[in-house]
Amino acid sequence: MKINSSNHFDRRGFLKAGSLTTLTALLGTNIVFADRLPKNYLPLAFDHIGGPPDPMATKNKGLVVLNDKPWNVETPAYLLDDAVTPADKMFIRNNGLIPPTIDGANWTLTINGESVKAPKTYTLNDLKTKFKPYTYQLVLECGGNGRAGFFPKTSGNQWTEGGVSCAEWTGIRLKDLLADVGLTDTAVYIGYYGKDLHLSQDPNQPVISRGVPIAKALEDETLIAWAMNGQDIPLVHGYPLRLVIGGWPASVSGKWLHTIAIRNKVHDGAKMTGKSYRLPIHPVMPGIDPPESDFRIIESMPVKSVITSPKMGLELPMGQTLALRGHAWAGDRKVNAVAVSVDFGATWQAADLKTPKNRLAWQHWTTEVKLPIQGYYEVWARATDDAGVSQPMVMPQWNPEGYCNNACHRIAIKVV
Ligand SMILES: Nc1nc2c(c(=O)[nH]1)N[C@H]1C(S)=C(S)[C@@H](COP(=O)(O)O)O[C@H]1N2
Ligand SMILES: [Mo]
Repeated sequence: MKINSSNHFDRRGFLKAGSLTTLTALLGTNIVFADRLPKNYLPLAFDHIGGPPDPMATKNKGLVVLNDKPWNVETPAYLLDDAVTPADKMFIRNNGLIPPTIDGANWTLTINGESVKAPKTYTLNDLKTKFKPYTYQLVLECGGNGRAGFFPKTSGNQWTEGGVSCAEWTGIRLKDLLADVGLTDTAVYIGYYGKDLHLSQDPNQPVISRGVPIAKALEDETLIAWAMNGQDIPLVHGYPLRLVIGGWPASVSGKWLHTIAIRNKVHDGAKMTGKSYRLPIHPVMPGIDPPESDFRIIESMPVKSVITSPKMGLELPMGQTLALRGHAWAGDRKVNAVAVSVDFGATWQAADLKTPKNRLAWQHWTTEVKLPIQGYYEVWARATDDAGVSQPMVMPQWNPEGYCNNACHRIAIKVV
């Protein structure tokens, strides 16, 4: 039985209206002994409507819940140590509720909008069998990652360093799919639509519907993905189908994807307008919030790095060499260098930096440092991209929504 009736139930699955008529209509038959149903008892047939399973049940216990309605969960830097982020250590950023019911077997993707020759709908099986699959490691970083580092404080989830992942995504190139659909020459932007539910549970209220300019959409690495790290995408990360676009704010990587519109103008879906995922065009004084017309949409994310080992707070025995490692990424660009400092940025030492597995994947770096005497130290890491742009040491340009904080990651170490 397949029921899509979230509007009849609250988050824990209790009937909202409590009406027998509703139950009977949803079941498609009458309930014998309905007059003996205990008050508020929900027949088993509706069990799965109680909502999706707790996404934290399968997550590493070290992840930090910033909010559970909607789920916003971050990964402490030391848990980002894997070369490829495993599912249990992947941050969660939901703007609404995980879709209450998902029918993975009958899932479809529709391509429509002003700039398609004709709308077309594909089954998941069409996508898997009619097009060539590709696998890429792609960095997904929330536009608000690092927000906690801004002063004055800006509103929103207070991400520290952990709103970032680099998993291996498998699917087809959006450009191959769009070639099959056929676009007109008016295409400017794409916009995705997902099946998640607004916090109000009003099915007509969109949660988030963002997109990218057509040129970014047509890059080789822009995927319509059904697998993450070689398995079905976990429910909380977009099962069964997701748009995955590396290097830009991860908000453009639409989860639970069912439709992509090819627009003849900048997409105007939920969280594309106003000040969402936008930065002031000109530098602003901290605390000053300019008018909407002075903002631009965030595109490529800025250069950044993270120290994944050791863990913040390490006590290192005197005389030991300290091995350091982490990752670095730079939106659409490549990282050219990573350097570390143990003297608050006065002097820097170059780290050994690997090339990325593919474009838009993060790059691994390692180095070793000597710490001369006992006491408190900080290790700072700083990446520089292939245009020569480096991370700011402490705080980048303040902005009212608290986006794109790419300040150097710093960890404290004690030599004992
Ligand atoms: N349908 C849908 N897609 C979405 C979101 C969402 O709330 N709904 N959140 C976006 C944002 S803001 C981010 S940062 C990433 C988070 O991806 P993750 O939870 O898989 O790590 O998903 C993006 N895609
Ligand atoms: Mo995000």
